[in-house]
Amino acid sequence: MGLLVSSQSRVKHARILILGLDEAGKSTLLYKCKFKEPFSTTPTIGFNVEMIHTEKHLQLTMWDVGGQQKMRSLWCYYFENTDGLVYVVDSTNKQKLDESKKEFQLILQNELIKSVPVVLLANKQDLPGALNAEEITRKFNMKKYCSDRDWYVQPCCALTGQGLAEGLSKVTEFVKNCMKSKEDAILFGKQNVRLKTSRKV
Ligand code: G3D
Ligand code: MG
Repeated sequence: MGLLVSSQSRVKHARILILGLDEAGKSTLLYKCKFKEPFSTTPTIGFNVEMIHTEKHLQLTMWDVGGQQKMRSLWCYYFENTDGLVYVVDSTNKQKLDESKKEFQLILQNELIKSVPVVLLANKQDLPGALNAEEITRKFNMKKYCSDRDWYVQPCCALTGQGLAEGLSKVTEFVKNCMKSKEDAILFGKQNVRLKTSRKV
């Protein structure tokens, strides 16, 4: 479980993974979310990581991992303890959409990502020919492949920041739901242990 609570400040920490093919706009949107300024990016070798507070008591640690083909086999090393997946798509690049969908489905099949909520960001909506959120939802077969988890498709433009606040807000909502379920499960487990112990006495 990746959710940590710092005892002094009561701030909860969640680990968010940002994945998607290279050039989808992952690093641009990470820095736009963090600094609110347009940011000039270079291809990500390895990863970028930034902390973002979406609420006073919630800190998201956002991992933006390089999406070049040779990097994709390493994605799975980042899966453990992930509380939320942000998958970024270049909505204009029709040739690469099939490749992106294939990688997305591979991620969802991984046991470590099981039940992890997904926000799919349909990026580059400022460009002509961009598929809209409904088209991306259909193209990525979201209803079928994400039927076991919370999911949402958010159109956005990482350059202007349009749609990013809504995307982050969805991530926050999903992560909080997960935290609640995990806390409830722990509480339920403890109650069960207490019940079993009291029966033995
Ligand atoms: P990546 O981290 O997913 O590999 P980057 O992608 O963030 O490095 O972005 C790749 C290119 O797409 C960059 O252009 C960046 O400016 C551009 N880009 C990212 N988001 C958007 C968007 O919403 N709209 C438009 N029009 N462009 C976007 P360059 O030219 O620097 O390669
Ligand atoms: Mg990058």
